[in-house]
Amino acid sequence: MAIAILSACGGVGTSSVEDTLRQAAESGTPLFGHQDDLMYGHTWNATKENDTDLTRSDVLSVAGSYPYILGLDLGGLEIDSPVNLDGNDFNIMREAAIKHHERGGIVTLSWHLRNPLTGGDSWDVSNAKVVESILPGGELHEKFIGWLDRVSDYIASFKDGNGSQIPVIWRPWHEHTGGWFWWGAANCTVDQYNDLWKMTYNHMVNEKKLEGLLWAVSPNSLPADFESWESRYPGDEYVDIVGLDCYCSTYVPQETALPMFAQDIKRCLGSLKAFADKHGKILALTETGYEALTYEKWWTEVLAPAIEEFPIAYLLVWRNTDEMPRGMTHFYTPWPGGPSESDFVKWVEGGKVRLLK
Ligand code: BMA
Repeated sequence: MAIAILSACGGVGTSSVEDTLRQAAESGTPLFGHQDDLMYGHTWNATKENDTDLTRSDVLSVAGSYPYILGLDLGGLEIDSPVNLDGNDFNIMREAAIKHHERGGIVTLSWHLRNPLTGGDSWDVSNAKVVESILPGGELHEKFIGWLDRVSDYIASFKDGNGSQIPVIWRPWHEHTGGWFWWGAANCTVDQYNDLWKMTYNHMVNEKKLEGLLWAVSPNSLPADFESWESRYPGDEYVDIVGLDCYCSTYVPQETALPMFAQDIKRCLGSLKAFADKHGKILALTETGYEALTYEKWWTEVLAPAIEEFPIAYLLVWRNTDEMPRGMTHFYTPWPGGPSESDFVKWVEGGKVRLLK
């Protein structure tokens, strides 16, 4: 049966990125991604050192190549902050995006933006009227359109050496099936969420004429009835990639966490695969990882078998920071001498995942 494949993307360079993603999915070799990979890692930080060479990467140091996918986050841009919510200088981030693209990689952007109603952060769910207030007719609509303008202008400034727009995977309003973000399922209605997405799309694409975006929607895994996420989907014409955000828990004992992760992936990614097939979309594991990597063989014994049956185009593990209140525990890839280093190298050398070279 022929299916009509509706694509949301447009313009410069997105078709070659889309081809790369589809080929990676079809060949069973997902592209490996790491959040903030060029921005900081174990004992180094590009912003603090004003380093615009951006040659360092914990993944490179361990496995000999950069990740294929570089994740960056725009949180803070909306309030004109010079640095994002994790301390990355926005000018250096732009450099990182351009350098990564010129090295042949793909950039993906998320947005942990402030709460426009309360002035709090993305996790401020103290008021369930935030989404309503920024939709057309809401008291903060104009203010929020200003935020979208800033984000659009920033992304539009990602230009290669020929002045062409760099394509990016744009993943706004993520983990919207959870209750922890103000745009999450607990804090807005189905219609409000879908209208929020459409408003974002229409403003960035139709008003700002921003080209080169591949739009990624990414529900988080749910303990039951994962399929319920499908009501919070704006429609095929607004989305290119459907991805899952699913982590290996650090809140339960390890002997429970590891099998639970495998089950969550199987259940949620299985369901998302069926959805992606039906809608002609690219499947991805848009966020994953095991914080602090306390299981030495997490890569080959837990992650690799969990994902092997799914045609995901890429997977992205979260950031390596040493600046968390709990100390050096918020990291998701090894560094030379760090936890799970040899297993990570073994996984990469096994050829079932692809770094940049
Ligand atoms: C979260 C944590 C936070 C961070 C946010 C945005 O999951 O890593 O510390 O501020 O992502 O990168």
